[in-house]
Order: sequence, then structure tokens, then C-alpha cells
Amino acid sequence: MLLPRCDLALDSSFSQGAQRTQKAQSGDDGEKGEKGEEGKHGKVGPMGPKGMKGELGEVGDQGNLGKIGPIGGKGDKGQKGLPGASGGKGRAGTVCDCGRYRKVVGQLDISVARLKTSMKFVKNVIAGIKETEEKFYYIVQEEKSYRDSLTHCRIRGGMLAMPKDERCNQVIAKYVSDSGFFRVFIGVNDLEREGQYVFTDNTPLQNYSNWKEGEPSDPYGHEDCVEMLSSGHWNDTQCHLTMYFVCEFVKKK
Ligand SMILES: [Ca+2]
Ligand SMILES: [Ca+2]
Repeated sequence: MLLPRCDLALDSSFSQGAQRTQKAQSGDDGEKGEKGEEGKHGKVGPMGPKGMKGELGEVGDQGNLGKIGPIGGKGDKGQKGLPGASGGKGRAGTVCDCGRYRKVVGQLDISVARLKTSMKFVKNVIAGIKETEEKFYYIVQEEKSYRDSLTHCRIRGGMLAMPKDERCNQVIAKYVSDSGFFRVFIGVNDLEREGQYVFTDNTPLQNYSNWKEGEPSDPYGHEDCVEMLSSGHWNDTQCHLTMYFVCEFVKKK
């Protein structure tokens, strides 16, 4: 608000007089106050920025051995190796002693034939002894004379085989041929009376015999014992000859 000019001058002079008469003096400064108590804790500040990545640590100790793994699959077959170096040259041959070699080859042939016979024998042993409902038959593979053959069978509780009918004869004949043998003594002879053939139990040949064609023939009076051929046929022959033979054993009921 604007005042008139005269009022302004009057007011100015009054103000100067008052300063001269009523000027008050200010007091002494007070003593310094005591130190205030410690202020309260400030609020928790905000999270600082992420620090820098640390340095690489030292290498640790070696760990224990791990468990054994499962067995792996079979590997593929490797490639064929390279051919080996050729051998050295052989020594010069000698002149062929052909006659001598032919003899050796001949002996080998005989040995092979014997081996084949042995093989048949082994098959026979595996097959076991032959039998009918009443009897067992067994070829004794020891070459013996007729009388020794008789004794051999008897001391074992049997008899030299007596084929008294076609069926028994066939069983023994098959046994002989399957075994690869050519002839065996059987229990037939005319030792007591020439031409009067009997079985070894002294029974005469009544209903059955199986002579080979032309047998028995005893041109010199020396053939008093009987062999069976692998064909099953009979032939009178000399008793002192040695050959395999067939024993028979009656089955115990
Ligand atoms: Ca005779
Ligand atoms: Ca004869």
C-alpha cells in the first residue's frame, strides 16, 4: 500500500530519535553447551554393486579310482594280415627208391585196413554184446584154438556158441560181420566120430545146420572143428588153428 509523501518524512525523523535514546546493550555469550548424545543408527543402505570375479583357485588332489565298468561287446574281426615271406629253397631231392616206397605204401594200406577193422570193433563194443530172449552172445577177440576157446567160455560160465536155429545163427552172423571179422569158432565138432557132428553140449545136429555149399568136406581127415563165416555159413576146419570165437551165456530167469 502506497502512503502519502508527508507521512513518509515524519515517520523517518521519529525513527532516528528513538535509536539515540533507547539503544540496548547485548549480553555476554553463553557457555558452550555440552556434547549431545550419540545419534541413532541410520537406516540400512541399499545393496552395493556385484564385486569383481575372484582369481582361479589351486588344482585339487586326485580323486579315488572309479568302479569297473560293464564288459564291452565283442569287437569286429580284424582284417587279414599280409602274407608272410616265402620260405627258403629246399634241398635237392635224391633219386627215387621207388621199390622201397611201394613196399611202404603197401604196408600203409595194410595198416589202414587194420584200422578200419579196429573201428568196426570199437563200434561193436559201443553197441555191446548181442542177445536173444534166451542168451547173450559175445565175440572174444583173442585168437585161440578150438579147445582153448571151449575152455575160455566155460571158465566164464558159458559155452562155445551153439546156433541151434536160424534165428540164433543170424544173430551171431550179423554180430560177426558187423564187427568186421571173417570167421569165428562156434561150438560144433565131429571130434568123437568122423562125420557125426554134435554141439559142444553133445546134442546132435537134428533140426538145424547151415553148412557152406560143399561143406563139410574133410579131404585129409584133419577138419573136425567148425567155424562160422561172416556170411553165417559153416565150414569144418582144423581144430589147432587159432581165431576169434563166440561164447554164449544163458540168461538167468
Ligand atoms: Ca572131420
Ligand atoms: Ca572144410
